[in-house]
Amino acid sequence: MRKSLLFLFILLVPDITRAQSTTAIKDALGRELILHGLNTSGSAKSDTAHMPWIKESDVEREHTQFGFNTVRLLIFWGAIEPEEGVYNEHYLAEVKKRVEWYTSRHMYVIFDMHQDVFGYGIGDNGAPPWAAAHDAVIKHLIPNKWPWWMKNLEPKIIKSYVQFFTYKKHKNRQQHYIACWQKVAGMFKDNPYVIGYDLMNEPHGGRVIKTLAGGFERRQLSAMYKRLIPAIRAIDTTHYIFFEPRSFGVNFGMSSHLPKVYDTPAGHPKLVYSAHCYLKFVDIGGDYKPKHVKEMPHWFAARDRELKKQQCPLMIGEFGLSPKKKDFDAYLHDLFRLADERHASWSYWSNDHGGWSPLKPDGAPTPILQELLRVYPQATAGHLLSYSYDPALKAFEMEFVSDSSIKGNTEIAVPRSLFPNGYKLVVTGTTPWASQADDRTNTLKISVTENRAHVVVKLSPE
Ligand code: IDC
Repeated sequence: MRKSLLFLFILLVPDITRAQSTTAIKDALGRELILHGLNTSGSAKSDTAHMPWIKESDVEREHTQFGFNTVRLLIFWGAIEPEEGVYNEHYLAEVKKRVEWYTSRHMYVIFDMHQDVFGYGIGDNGAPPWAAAHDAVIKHLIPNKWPWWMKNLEPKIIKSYVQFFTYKKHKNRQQHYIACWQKVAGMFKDNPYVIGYDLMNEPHGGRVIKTLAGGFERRQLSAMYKRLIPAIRAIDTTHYIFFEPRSFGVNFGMSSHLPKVYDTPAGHPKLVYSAHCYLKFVDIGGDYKPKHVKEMPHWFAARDRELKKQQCPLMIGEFGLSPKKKDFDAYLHDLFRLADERHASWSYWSNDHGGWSPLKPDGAPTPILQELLRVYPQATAGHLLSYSYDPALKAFEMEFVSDSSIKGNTEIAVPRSLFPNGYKLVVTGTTPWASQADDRTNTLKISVTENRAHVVVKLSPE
């Protein structure tokens, strides 16, 4: 009854449907996309060539066995412009090669301009040494056994962040960062499967109090985005721009103070709000205890408030934990359920060998992989109303309103290993419809001829 009322409402109020559909990531055909994939890779931070460990066969495996349609690919300002004004063309060519491993398979690439603890030489990775406020830190004051992000309390790191974000006094730093993004956008603007640019991994303002109190996001970060977004748009008007709130506290579930971010030109925003979910107890290595279960909905409630302001789709750009932690699977189930309710895309941290990774050093799966394999609507030819996947029953359900003007099928990822004995498909709400399973890519294509039909798709084990 409730569903039919909703359908009636959508039929009668076309403006509402349009307003909602601006909050989805769409492909060139106009289909609403949900992105699932891995951050690739943490290993690139310390690799001498800044390359992830992967080979092309690993990408093929993700594509044909895991049902992923996306990668959040780490790149580094320090690798692109190791010396001031000098681009490392060899690095960029190697990145391009890897990008094509994905995009030739029609997987989407999100570039993540990664940094942790400001940069190379001084903190951990990201900015080139010449962009820091100091020469290399000789002696770290923060003990190595503390969580890595505590190094953000080093005075020299604080000063480097402060200088980077104090534009008037140190214009040079941001101008180079912006030019570096323009270089990347210039190389990839014509690749339709490069879906977007994640402007800066986990922005941090340096001074902790100012960062936590909101001044950093309200002024410096917002101002930096106001310079960077139009500069990228001068080169590329089609790819999405993924922007992040500050990481400190927000990763745990605190509210962000980032003002509304605008795309240019106004009127056709192609923005995605990308936040990271690392709840406190997990970040410092604890189990998922009953007393923690409220923290996940709390994290999502903070993002809901921010999305009301930002009016764009949500991506959970990073989340992850050790499979050794008690109830790690319940943690992921809770996260995925809340993400699916919001049609949020995600990329798991990270695609590495061991640790939190879905893969062991010999390539065998860890228990994490089993949780990341999910049935989900990769592309919807119409307006997606809802979808859910129950990992215990392996039951998937989606509802959407068809749009016959879209020249493409609805595509659902169905990782084959979830259904060793096959699956049952039930489609209701429209006739005729047709389905076609692509066994190579593990996708199920559904085509509907009727326009504005309220279609329900259900899938469960045979
Ligand atoms: C972590 C890596 C770890 C490395 C550290 C510093 O897993 O091996 O020592 O970075 O380079 C983030 C960051 C992401 C972190 C990840 C997990 O964006 O780079 O990777 N994390 O700690 N923010 C919160 C957590």
